[in-house]
Amino acid sequence: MSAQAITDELRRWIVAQAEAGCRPQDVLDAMKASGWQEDIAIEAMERTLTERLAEMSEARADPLPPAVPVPGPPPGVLLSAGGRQVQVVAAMALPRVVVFGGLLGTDECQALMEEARPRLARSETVDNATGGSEVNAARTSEGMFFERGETPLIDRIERRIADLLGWPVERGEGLQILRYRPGAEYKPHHDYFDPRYAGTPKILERGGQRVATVVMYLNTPEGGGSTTFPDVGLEVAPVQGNAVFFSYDRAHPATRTLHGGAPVTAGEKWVATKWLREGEFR
Ligand code: PD2
Ligand code: ZN
Repeated sequence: MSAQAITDELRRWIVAQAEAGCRPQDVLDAMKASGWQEDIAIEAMERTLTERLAEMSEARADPLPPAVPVPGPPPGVLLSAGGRQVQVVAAMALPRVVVFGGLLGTDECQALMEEARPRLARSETVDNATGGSEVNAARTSEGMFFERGETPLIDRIERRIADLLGWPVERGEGLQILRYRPGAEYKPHHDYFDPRYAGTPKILERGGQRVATVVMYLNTPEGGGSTTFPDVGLEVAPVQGNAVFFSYDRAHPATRTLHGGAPVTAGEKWVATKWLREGEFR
């Protein structure tokens, strides 16, 4: 990619400057000062702000879907879940994000990686048109799924999450394990299924929408690999045994739950992801 490409990150920065009330000339000057050619900077600004205006008028025409109940931990910073002490390291309201410390033990992390390793394959993402899955360049990790309750360890972790978040085990998808090698990343996305896509109704037949995600860190990468929330500039460090939880009460970007896995710069990153549905996932 050329150094002057109009990336998603640049678009978000331009929109943030405009929404903060910066004058267009000052935004252009800042871009020029960081090495942008003037004509490309002007084009990037025009294109980004035109698209943003179109999005905003679309949003006015398309009211928010109703909010639904979502999982979440009880109040407090020292919690007990499935007999284990779990800390709330950080929490915020919008997006609803909670970082847990010590959700998994080191031995549990090791065992999950060992059980998953022989079954890893290049990760797939949902094909929006059909509701099936496809290999996608935005997700350069390898992964696998465990069946719900597949082993005593998986069962114990699933019960712990259900207890922590007040959400029945039956409303969870099978646990997904991902391994990222150096350079691998997961570009920003929403975990809910976009209601505008043709393939979504078929996906929703199995348990309805996703309403929350728990990403558990199975190791501490040597470099990179944070989980990022670009709408709010939040970055969660991957630390073995910790987890980041976020919920979304409607399948809409207003939840601000756009999130991604930043590129791993050294070593490997391993995570286990639990997605929670509105209803029973069978
Ligand atoms: O590995 C991560 O940090 C990550 C980032 C975004 C995982 C997921 N999404 C996911 O599994 O949905
Ligand atoms: Zn995700």
